Amino acid sequence: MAKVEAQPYEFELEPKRCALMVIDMQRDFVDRGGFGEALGNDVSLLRKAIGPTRTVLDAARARRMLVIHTREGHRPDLSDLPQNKKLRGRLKAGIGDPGPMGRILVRGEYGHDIVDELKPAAGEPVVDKPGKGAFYATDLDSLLRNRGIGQLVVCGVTTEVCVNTTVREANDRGYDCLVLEDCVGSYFPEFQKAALDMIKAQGGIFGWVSDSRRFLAAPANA
Ligand code: C5J
Repeated sequence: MAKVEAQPYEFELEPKRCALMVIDMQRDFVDRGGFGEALGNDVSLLRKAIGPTRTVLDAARARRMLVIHTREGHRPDLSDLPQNKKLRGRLKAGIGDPGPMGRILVRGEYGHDIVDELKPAAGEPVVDKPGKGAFYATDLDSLLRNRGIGQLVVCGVTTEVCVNTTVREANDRGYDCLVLEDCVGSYFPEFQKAALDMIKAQGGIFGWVSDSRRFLAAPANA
């Protein structure tokens, strides 16, 4: 067991029971010229997470930790897209419509895929999820349980939406989550702070918060 300095208190990392989750680092959210930027968001706030996440990803691979990637998106026929999600925002170009990088949040489209810097390696599961939470309508829970995973180190975007929803879902299913604050990003600095505060409040009501430096400082072979 390796102790990672974290808030509200140290996280007792068990490398063999721990997986790295990289949530929705997709071009449409993160890259310049994608859907997120077309909506008027400053993607540089999300892009800051790419470098530290890459470092953590490399370390996790070197430590032979399970790495799981997720992507938010829908079937090309949109049969898994609830009407409320389709209509929300009253967007001129929303999910399923032509966007700057192909059909917006549709599986198989260029913008739906993971940014080049964090490309999944051969054999790393990629979980396609129709919702914000990575457990909803996916086989993620089976992928983790069948490998004896009980802890998740979490990176990705956006902190207050898909990261937060996934951490809450994971917590309810009995997983301990360690969120690395420099490896998650929000278009809204105030949401970034609040979303991290919510996770670690009340003795770590949903999990722990640390950063890449502290995670990397923990002994690799504990
Ligand atoms: C994610 C979103 N991935 N903000 N999606 O957080 O809609």
